[in-house]
Amino acid sequence: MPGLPILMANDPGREGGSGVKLETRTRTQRPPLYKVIILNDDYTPMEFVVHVLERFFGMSHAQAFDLMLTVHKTGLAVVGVYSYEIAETKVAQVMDFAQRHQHPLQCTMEKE
Ligand code: TYC
Repeated sequence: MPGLPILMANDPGREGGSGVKLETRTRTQRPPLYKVIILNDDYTPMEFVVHVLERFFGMSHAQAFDLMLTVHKTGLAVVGVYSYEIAETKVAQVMDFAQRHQHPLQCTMEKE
């Protein structure tokens, strides 16, 4: 037994149907992420950097010590990846804390 004709709302063969796609696809945009980077220098004490990593980045002493050594040996390291506002806050906290202790430690952020 033949089935009923299938008529779609936007079928060009149907009266009123233009054949032009009417639906638009909604793409959910992921917010951009930012790497927080800590830089080596010749003057900031190693223990101070370890303390900064524990205090502002929630690292254990062992994690903080390892990352500090990586920065010391290679020049820089990514400490974490965050939304713009969180990264900005971390950078400001580190820079302010270093300045208050008169250490030249530098911290910056970069879009991932
Ligand atoms: N290079 C420093 C020193 O020898 C230690 C240091 C490590 C400084 C990491 C900054 O981000 C840094 N005292």
